Amino acid sequence: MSAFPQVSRIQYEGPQSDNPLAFRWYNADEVIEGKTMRDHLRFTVCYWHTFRGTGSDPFGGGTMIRPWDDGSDSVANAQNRARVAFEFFEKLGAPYYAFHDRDVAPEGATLAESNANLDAVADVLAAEQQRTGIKLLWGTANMFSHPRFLHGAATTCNVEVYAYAAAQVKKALEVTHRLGGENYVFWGGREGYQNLYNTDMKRELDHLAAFFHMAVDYAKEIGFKGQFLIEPKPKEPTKHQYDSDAAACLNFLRAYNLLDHFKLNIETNHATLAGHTMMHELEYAGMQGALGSIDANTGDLLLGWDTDQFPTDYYLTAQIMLVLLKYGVAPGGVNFDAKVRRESFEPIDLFYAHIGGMDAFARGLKIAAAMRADRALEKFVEARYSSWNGDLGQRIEAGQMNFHELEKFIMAKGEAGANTSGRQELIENVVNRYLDKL
Ligand code: XLS
Ligand code: NI
Ligand code: NI
Repeated sequence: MSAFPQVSRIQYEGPQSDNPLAFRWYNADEVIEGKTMRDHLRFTVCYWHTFRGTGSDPFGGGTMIRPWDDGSDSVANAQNRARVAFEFFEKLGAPYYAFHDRDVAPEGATLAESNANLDAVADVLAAEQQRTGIKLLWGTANMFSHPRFLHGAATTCNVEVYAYAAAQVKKALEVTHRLGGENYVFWGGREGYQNLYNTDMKRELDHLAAFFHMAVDYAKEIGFKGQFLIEPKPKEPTKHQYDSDAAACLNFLRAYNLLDHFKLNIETNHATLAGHTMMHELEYAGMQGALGSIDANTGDLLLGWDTDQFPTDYYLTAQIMLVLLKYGVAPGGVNFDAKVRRESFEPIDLFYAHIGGMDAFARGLKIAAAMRADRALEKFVEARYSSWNGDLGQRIEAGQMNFHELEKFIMAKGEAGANTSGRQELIENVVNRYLDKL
């Protein structure tokens, strides 16, 4: 029985279409810079918001109407939900999905029971992947919802909770591996602190690093070749998350000798909570070879928390795609870690939300590719740094200069050469021109 009988496979109809159940920009087979849109974007539906989101908030309970879900914690309900999820992925034309262990299968009374539940649902996921060709972008373990993790998981003060977390990740890695997951994500759910008075930060970070090393070792042991990813976020649920932004993550990875094994999964709303633009976080990770994947969503200018809205802003998606085209994103992808609003409680809203997000990214891709074809930004950047191309700049960049020689150089001249304009306003107008063009 179909869960979405009123929806057939979403088709590309082009920018003139006013069919709300069609793509206007996402044309999966269209080739851009030598690759199809499908392969550039690697769209991923997240299981947690889309199939487990209830619409509850701190002020009220769930609002979502999900006729296929009997509301129970049974394995049969979870298996049925998994089949519905694949009907959704298929009709949308999303090539990937992503999950937490506890989104797809219910937690049992013991870890052994939880593991058995997960295996039973993984059987259905494996069969549905086989049937549809839809793949797993990444798996992860939910180590933040259950009360046992109230002090954190890999940074908890309770050593037995740490052991529990290790066993849970071990299992999540096995299941991700079994399902051919291309990545494995660590988002530091409650890995942070509420108060420094009761926190031994050094000890917690040492424990976190040891945990990651054990994960790397276990992946090797079972032959899991997927990319490990850390997902930065500055706060929420804790007041300070250790993985607070790309720079903090990379410093941690470098300090603990983990840089070879991890890249970053950058999320728009987390970037903005950290006081950065998404483009900044992507560029910072990308320039260090650590851009792994993205969680595509957006926050709200007027709300200071992780609202996880669907991205619809072409400026945002064009900026993101400029960086993704520069560094590449595979084996990562564009994962819609986004939820429909509490007021958008009907199943059809899930389609509208994803279609809008996919179209916004497809258009962002086209805008970014057009700018790259003309080297629209590169020309300005090159001109701006051209003073470095002379003998002086080349010798500094080659590490052949010291303070004595630089002092001698500038003393002889008396004053530095004239500056040139940064042309910010002109460049912003140029960017607008590319948004107009398409
Ligand atoms: C929460 C995170 C979470 C991760 C996966 O803010 O975005 O959803 O993506 O654990
Ligand atoms: Ni996320
Ligand atoms: Ni988030």
